[in-house]
Amino acid sequence: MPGPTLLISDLHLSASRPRTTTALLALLAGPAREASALYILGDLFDYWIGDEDVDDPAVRPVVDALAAVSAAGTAVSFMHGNRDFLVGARFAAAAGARLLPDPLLLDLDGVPTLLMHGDTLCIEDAGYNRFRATVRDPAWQQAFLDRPVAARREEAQRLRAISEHEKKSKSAEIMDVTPSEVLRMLRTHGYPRLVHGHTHRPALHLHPVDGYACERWVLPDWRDAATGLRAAGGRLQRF
Ligand code: LP5
Ligand code: MN
Repeated sequence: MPGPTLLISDLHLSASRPRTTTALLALLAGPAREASALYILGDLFDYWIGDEDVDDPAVRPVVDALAAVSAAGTAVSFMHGNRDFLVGARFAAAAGARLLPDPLLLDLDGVPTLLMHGDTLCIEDAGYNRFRATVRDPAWQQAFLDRPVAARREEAQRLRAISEHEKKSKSAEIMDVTPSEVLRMLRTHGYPRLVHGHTHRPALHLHPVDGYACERWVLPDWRDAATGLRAAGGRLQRF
């Protein structure tokens, strides 16, 4: 019997919150070993300035533990989030992970399941979408990665502060997914199930689409606990 599939996102690992890293290392040394696959759906890291971050002393144990669980037989996959969109090939090789496109339609025990980080579902957040279009441009990314590590880190911290400031004047609705976009994604990419993170509003939503009762599972962040979804036998459950 193949083991379960685990799905997690929004850990926001950072040297300033070592307990979250400890919780991930426990998951990787324990339950993830019995799993056949582990999907990390973005924002594993609080921010990522380029794959030089693999050598950061706070990051190295995470990369090594991912590599160990991958070598032990759990297929590890990583999707970019809005914080760690610069995770690249060097991280993937060091962690034994496969980099996933967003969205990805996955056959999860026979149930078509669309996996996304979730930021692209927030189409009414105009400020964010302008920012995203810039930083996802390959030419912009290359120019950014050509800058010295210290300058990149400073820029990332500056941007974090701007983002926190901007969010204060945005409504909760604007920062949540746009319902019409959820429906559009389900219609164009996959019934009957969508799993995403990003909003930090864990829930199971039911969306009727063209006569199908589609499920939308929103992953929790790891601020308070190490939580996610466990798929086995065609069913999803929180862990
Ligand atoms: O992250 P979260 O959940 O708190 O908020 C997000 C959106 N914010 C972001 C920005 C990230 O927090 C910071 C980026 C991480 C660093 C990556 C390192 C390398 C890149 C460095 C690039 C210079 O994603 C937030 C959403 C919220 O989710 C809800 O969905 O609202 O979006 C914003 O707040 C963005 C602002 O609206 C617009 C910011 C404009 C910044 C302009 C400065 C110019 C920067 C130059 C590069 C484009
Ligand atoms: Mn996010």
